[in-house]
Amino acid sequence: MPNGYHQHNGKNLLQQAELAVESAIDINDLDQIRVKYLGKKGALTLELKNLSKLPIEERPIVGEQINKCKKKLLDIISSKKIILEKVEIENKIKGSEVDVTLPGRSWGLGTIHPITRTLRRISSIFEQAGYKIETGPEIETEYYNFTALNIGDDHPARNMHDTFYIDAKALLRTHTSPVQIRSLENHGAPIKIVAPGRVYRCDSDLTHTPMFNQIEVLKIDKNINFSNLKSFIFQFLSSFFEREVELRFRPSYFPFTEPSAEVDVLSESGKWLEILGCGMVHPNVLKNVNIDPENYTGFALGLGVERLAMLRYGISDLRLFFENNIDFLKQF
Ligand code: 2U9
Repeated sequence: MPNGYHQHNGKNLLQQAELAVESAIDINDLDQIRVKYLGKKGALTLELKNLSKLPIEERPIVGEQINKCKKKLLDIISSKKIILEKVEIENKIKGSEVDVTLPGRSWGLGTIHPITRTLRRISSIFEQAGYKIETGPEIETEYYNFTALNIGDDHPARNMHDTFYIDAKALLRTHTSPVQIRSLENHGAPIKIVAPGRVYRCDSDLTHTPMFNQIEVLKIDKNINFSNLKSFIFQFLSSFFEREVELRFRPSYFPFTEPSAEVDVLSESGKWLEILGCGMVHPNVLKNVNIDPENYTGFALGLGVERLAMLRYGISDLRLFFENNIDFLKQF
């Protein structure tokens, strides 16, 4: 006995316990080790109880040594506990179906359809020029779609081949012009309006779809003449194409305008592209809405939105607008 006292087993027990703590794999394991050495019937606890068997003068010294072992063991158990708790949380996160620490999955934002974009862009140019947007029904009567617009009963446009008839009285509008007729009936002259919307024609090939979007503009006031129309169109197209455009007005015919013209823009590659139709409102149309053509004159223009969208975005196939291919639409 090196110190002259009774040797106790505390140091051995501590070494054993340290090894056990070291290899504990979870909190449960660790707790069992604690009970084994430090519990009511634990090995180190028993050592303390056995003090009474020692000579009285040795008890405080051996007792102190065993208490030091107990304290040391408590320390290593509590630091191991911290480590194991951390591992346990990490395992829970790994094992659970939802890892709440991961960033959420993005749904991705939708984009505005190129036709809608073009429609809004054109409408906003006219709005900035003081024109009010007007809309109306897509199902119309022959009167609003044709008769009021100076399209006679025998006009070829009324033919079943061009117009979708719903029944003897109702049809799908073939242009947005009925919107302007209704506005004139409600508000009279002077008027400055834009009518954007879907129109329908029984026509389907590479460059025509049975439904397409139109924008029509109407201005009626005193002393409106063809020069006003020309400068208005020049300003609109220069704004749309973001350059000073070169234009060509070709004489044309529409029942609702006289004179009428089609307007071409010189493209940057030197080609003349047909962009829109226009003219001075026909006196018969003004009379149909009780406006005196001697007192008021006006201009009107109409354009196809799909056609302008194709030019603006360099799209050569009209069908791309209607297929809803996500890869195509995501580009806008
Ligand atoms: C009223 C009076 C006159 C509307 C007009 C055009 C010329 C025109 C076409 C362009 C391409 C139709 O989409 S398209 O196929 N439209 O050329 N539209 S003047 O004139 C009106 C409208 C309403 C009361």
